[in-house]
Amino acid sequence: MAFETITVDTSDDITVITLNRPDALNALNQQLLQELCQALEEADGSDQTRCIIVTGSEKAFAAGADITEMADKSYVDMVGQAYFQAQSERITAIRKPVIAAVAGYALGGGCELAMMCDFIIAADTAKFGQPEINLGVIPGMGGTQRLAHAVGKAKAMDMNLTGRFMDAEEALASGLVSRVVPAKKLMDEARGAAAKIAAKSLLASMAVKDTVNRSFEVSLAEGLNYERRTFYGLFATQDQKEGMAAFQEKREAQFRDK
Ligand code: CO8
Repeated sequence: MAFETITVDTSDDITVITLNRPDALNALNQQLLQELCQALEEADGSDQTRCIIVTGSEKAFAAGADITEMADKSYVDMVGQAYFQAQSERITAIRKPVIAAVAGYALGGGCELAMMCDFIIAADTAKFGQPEINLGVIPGMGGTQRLAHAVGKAKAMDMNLTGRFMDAEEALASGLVSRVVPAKKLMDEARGAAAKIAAKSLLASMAVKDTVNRSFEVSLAEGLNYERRTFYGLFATQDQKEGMAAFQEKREAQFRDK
């Protein structure tokens, strides 16, 4: 299917999905989220893709859910349509690593989408925020939950209650993003990180994603148990044999996802 609100480019083993509604600062409407889910699932199922990057434009990663689309909805509409629920679940069900490369505004649903990715690389122009309070609502896709996990209660409360934006430097210091780079270098940095990930065993990188995400869902004891069992399980793979043999033989490992 031809996409209208995103572009998708796969080269080497990296798929870059670019949000593309420039007139609305990439506001997330139903169509965009449907297309994004479809593109993510296609990349997840593709033999070629080993890492995915989600990005936006220089001005905006995404300025939030589409307010025009939402404004006239009723409670019954929202509940009845389970607004954005299915799409959020589809995005977080992606098994391959997903990097968010964020320049400009990542607000509301845009910030929440970035936080649904596995980690965020930010341009020095990035601005994160949960300004839903200014609209008389609260976040609905993780802005009170994932943000609190990422930056702690004080900053999550501050951002959600005041609606203020956090710049890239503060986002880095707060643990919301893993790296900040000059805006012109954003995609090089994201592709570099994706290439590093793509060179590993996909079985191991999917296991990392699964187990780190599990840490946000369960107690420490359960998480450690889950991690240990996943670790043991990787000893059933050829990639474990190859990785450890390569270390002993002082050569680069050639992983085959087996
Ligand atoms: N929705 C729809 N259109 C938008 C949005 C948006 N979120 N953001 C910007 N636009 C549009 C503007 O209306 C404008 O369109 P037009 O040119 O036709 O008037 C165009 O994009 C450019 O925007 P501005 O002229 O406002 O650009 P500025 O540079 O002056 O300002 C800002 C940029 C600060 C980003 C400003 O556009 C802004 O404040 N945007 C809204 C940010 C916001 O409130 N985001 C939160 C939205 S609510 C949300 O995300 C809830 C998610 C949870 C859903 C979960 C359901 C379960």
